[in-house]
Formats: sequence, structure tokens, C-alpha cells
Amino acid sequence: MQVEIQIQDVNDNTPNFGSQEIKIWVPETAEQGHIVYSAVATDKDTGVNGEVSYFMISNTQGFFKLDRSSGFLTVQRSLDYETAKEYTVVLGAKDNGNPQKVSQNLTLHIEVQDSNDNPPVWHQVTELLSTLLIFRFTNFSRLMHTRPHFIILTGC
Ligand SMILES: [Ca+2]
Ligand SMILES: [Ca+2]
Ligand SMILES: [Ca+2]
Repeated sequence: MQVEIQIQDVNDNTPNFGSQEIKIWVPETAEQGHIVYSAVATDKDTGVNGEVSYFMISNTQGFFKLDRSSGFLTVQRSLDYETAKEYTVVLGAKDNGNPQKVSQNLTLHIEVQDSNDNPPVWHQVTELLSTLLIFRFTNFSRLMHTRPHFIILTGC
């Protein structure tokens, strides 16, 4: 007599990101929809017990959007290096089993990379001119005998 024993899967595995903190760089010119990160959590169970979906635990002012099934984290709002250089987004993953198991948090440290998106402006012209005038004025006595020399201390 043969007895067939079928082992049924139980939800004894938790989705696992493999790490708890990750650093990511994204250019400030990244457009809406730009994929910043692709979250992947594995779950060794089968069927619904191993079906993983993703969720956000914290998101800085809605700058990023997470697709709950693919795990893609995309840019949602325009970034600006000159305004904010770093964001922190915390993700979680859960399976579809019963009872449901939830992963440890994954913290993403997103650093915005500077792009040359600002043209030079001349707002310091007035200040520069007044500095030069003061320089000339304070050297007026020397001007009687020598020609002034102007040195550009900083510039590009
Ligand atoms: Ca599981
Ligand atoms: Ca900018
Ligand atoms: Ca910039």
C-alpha cells in the first residue's frame, strides 16, 4: 500500500529585501517617472504566501512614487539640488499569505546630484561696482601718483 503525503506550504517566510539601508543618487534634472530604484524583496514561500507587494512607510513630501506590484520607485515631483540635496524614503514589503508577513524596513537615502541648471546671474554687479568705487575712492590719494591696479580675486 502506497501512501502519498502532500506537504502544504504555510506562510513561514517573510519577504526580505536583503539589506536595510541603501544609498542612491539621482540627477536633479530627472523627470517625472524616472526610475530611481527598483525594490526587490524575495519570499521563499509558494503561491499567495510568496506573492510580494510593496508599500511606502515614509516619503518626503511626495517627491517619489512607489508602484506596489513592481517595486519601482519613480520621481513624482521635480527635484532641485539647490533646494534639497537629500531625501529619505522608507519602504516595506508584505506577502499575500494568511497570516500576512511583513518585511523589515528598507531605508533609501536618495542623494540629489547637482546639474548645471542655473545660468549665471548678475545680482552682485551693484555690490561689485560699489566695492570698486570704494576701492578707487579710498585710494584716491595714491591715484595722484600711481595708476590703480584691480585684481580679480574670484571668478570663473
Ligand atoms: Ca511568505
Ligand atoms: Ca536646480
Ligand atoms: Ca544645479
